[in-house]
Parts: sequence; C-alpha cells; structure tokens
Amino acid sequence: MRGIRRGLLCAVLAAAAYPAESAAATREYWVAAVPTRWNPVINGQDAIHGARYDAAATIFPTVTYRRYSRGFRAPAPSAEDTASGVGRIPGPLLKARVGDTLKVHFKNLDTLTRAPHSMHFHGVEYKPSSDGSYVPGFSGRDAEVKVGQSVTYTLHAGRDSGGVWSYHDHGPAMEASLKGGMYGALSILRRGERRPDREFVAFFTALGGFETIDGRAFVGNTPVFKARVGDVVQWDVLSLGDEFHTFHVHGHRWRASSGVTQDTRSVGPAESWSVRWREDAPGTWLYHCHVESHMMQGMIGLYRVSR
Ligand SMILES: [Cu+2]
Repeated sequence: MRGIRRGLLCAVLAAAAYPAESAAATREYWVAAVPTRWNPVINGQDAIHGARYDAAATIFPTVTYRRYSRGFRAPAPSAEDTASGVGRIPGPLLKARVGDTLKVHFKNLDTLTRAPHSMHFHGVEYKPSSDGSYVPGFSGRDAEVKVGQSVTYTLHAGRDSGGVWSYHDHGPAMEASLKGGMYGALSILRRGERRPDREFVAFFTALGGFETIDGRAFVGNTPVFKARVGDVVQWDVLSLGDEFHTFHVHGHRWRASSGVTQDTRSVGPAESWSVRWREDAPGTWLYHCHVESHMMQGMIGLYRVSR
C-alpha cells in the first residue's frame, strides 16, 4: 500500500515538474543578467585560414543571461544553461507550447556595469507591464530592473506564437547589451507538434569585433552541432544587430513554407525562423553565413552527422 502511495506521489510530482506536452501548462524560468568574460575565439585560431589570435586581444568582460534554479538559489549547471553547447551566448533556450503561460523571473546581477536591464520577448502575448521595454515616462520597473532587483514577466504562447523567437535586453542600456551578447531564444511548439530529436540554436550576431554564431567565431569555436541519420533535426536561426545574414548548410536542403526548396535563407535583425528535416546525410558538413565577409570574419561552423 505504502509502495503504491509512494508511486502515486512520484507520478504526481513528475507530472508537476514535466507537464504533459499536450496540456496547457505554466512554465517557470529563473534568468539573471550576470557578468562574465567572453572570448569569441576561444582556441585562438581561425583553423581554415591559419590566422592566430592572442587571447589578451579577444577576451572581453560582458553581461549575459544565465539560467538559475527555482528562486535564484543557484546558477543552473552549464549543460542546462547553454543553448548552443559553447557557453552563455546566447542565453538559456526557453521552451513552451502554444496555450502555455510562461512566467520568467528576471534578476539583475550586473555588478560589472551596474546598468538597469530587462527582458523583452518576441512572438508571445503579454500586457504592457511585461513588455520589458524602456520608454521614458511610460514604462514601469519591468523595463529597468536595477542591480539586485527582480521582476516576473508573464507571457502567453498564443495560437500564432508557434516557432522560434528572440528575447533580449530592452532597458536603457539595450544597445550596449545587444553588442555584448545579452539575448537568447524562445522555442514554442505548435499544437500537436512533436519535439524534434535535435534542436540547434544558431544566433547570428557581430560580437567583439568578429562575426559570430552563438558568440563564437571560426570553425573549432562555433558550435559543433551533432545528429544521427534518422533524427528529426530542427535549426533555430536568429539574428540581432545591424546586419543581414544568409544561413546555409552544406549537403542539405529544406522545404520553405512557399513550397520552394532552399539550402540558403536570409535572417535580418530580430528575425527568426526554424527549419526541420529528417537527417539522411552522414558526414562532417559546414554551416555558415553566406555573406562572404561574414564567413571570413568567423560565421562558420561544423555539423556532424553519424550513422
Ligand atoms: Cu552574415
């Protein structure tokens, strides 16, 4: 009897922690703005062209979003914290399904610049008090969270919210924050849509004097995305900043919503989209921005498909 009760209790707790994918749920995240030191060229080289970079010249202090456990008790382990596998740019990948309510608790721990910060989310429904955008004389504390303070943004994944969206600082220091990597992705499944076997976040931005994917420049520093033949893979492609990029993957094609087959698609500032395919091409492939100067300045990486 005790065993059965304990089993039931476990089932109830598991259901609370991991709501069924089909039922509308409230999903809570704890995210803080935290200082870090970032190196876009962490291995010190552009492997394709043989150029070397001195870490003293490429490392810089910055502030990024970091995932925390419930109640901001502790930073999340890095495996949960990073969307890309290469570090804290972009910030944590927030996930939801159409119909869900998201409660994102944000705390400003920026002891580096001590600027007020915020989180502003694309693609979802919210009241102005969860907009997170600084408008002098109009916006509230959601738009300028001071160091040591926190707010909660309440967002709803509406019927038209399915897809991938960016979130970013929209406080008074927004321009510097975006240049420093304070952004992340929000991935929302449509009704009845299954989660892919692999989800890759590729965030295209200029950062620290380089053209970066997920804050890193050049093969060997940018994420090495991995899949197996048969996997349904989803690429979440996003961009912020001042430039347009063209996402290209070697050896693969996908069907655009227009019905046209593509192997390259552009993404501009604050645009975002995802593509899916079932993997059938084993090998080591390149993915990159096809704006040539961007590719030369770092926007290129590896995609490994095993059998
Ligand atoms: Cu580009």
